[in-house]
Amino acid sequence: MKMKHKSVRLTLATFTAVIVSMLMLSAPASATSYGDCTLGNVCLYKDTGGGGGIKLYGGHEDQYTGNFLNCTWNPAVGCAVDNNASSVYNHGSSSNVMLYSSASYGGSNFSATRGWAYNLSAVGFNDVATSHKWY
Ligand SMILES: [Ca+2]
Repeated sequence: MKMKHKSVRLTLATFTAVIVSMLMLSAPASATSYGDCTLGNVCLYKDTGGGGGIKLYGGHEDQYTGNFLNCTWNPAVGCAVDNNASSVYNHGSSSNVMLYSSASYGGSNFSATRGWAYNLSAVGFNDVATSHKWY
């Protein structure tokens, strides 16, 4: 009777271990957040709400190149920063940031106030940012 009780405990422990490992596997391996944007940077994110991948910029950028860091791959949109940002967090120390839809600060623009985060889809600027300037 005692042996049987012990084997049930082991089974439960094994079951719990399996569930825990399943939860760890299902968690996004490359989740990003607004918290990843260190002070002094403006951060662009591939998805809304600070998700999907991050790119930090401490200075002006006249043409986005390269890929988001910790990017969650999506074959439809890839991981390139240019024309792909869906949220922004201005964690600068003293300035606002103007995002532009074209290279070298051209096209339409959107101002990200210092200390604020925005879903760019909510302000008509989704997947179009190509350059930015602090001001
Ligand atoms: Ca996007």
